[in-house]
Amino acid sequence: MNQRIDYEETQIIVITVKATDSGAPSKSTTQQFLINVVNINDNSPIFEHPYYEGEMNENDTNVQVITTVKAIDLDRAPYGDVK
Ligand SMILES: [Ca+2]
Ligand SMILES: [Ca+2]
Repeated sequence: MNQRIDYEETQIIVITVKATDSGAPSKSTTQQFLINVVNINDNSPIFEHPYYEGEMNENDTNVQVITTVKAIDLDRAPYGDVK
């Protein structure tokens, strides 16, 4: 398997492994394995818009909301939680 595994697309992989002995005739058996894919922080947050704008008065010392921004992260929690 040479393809990238992405937790956000697949959380469990099932593979079948076959073991064969060297006898003549040979005997073999197969076994299924469940692989739990572990999430890593492989995505960065992305802002919803490429540009934001806000205004504030010069010398203003009051805490106020200038603008609201939003970013998303394609990772599942906790790596996708954005603050
Ligand atoms: Ca992330
Ligand atoms: Ca991830």
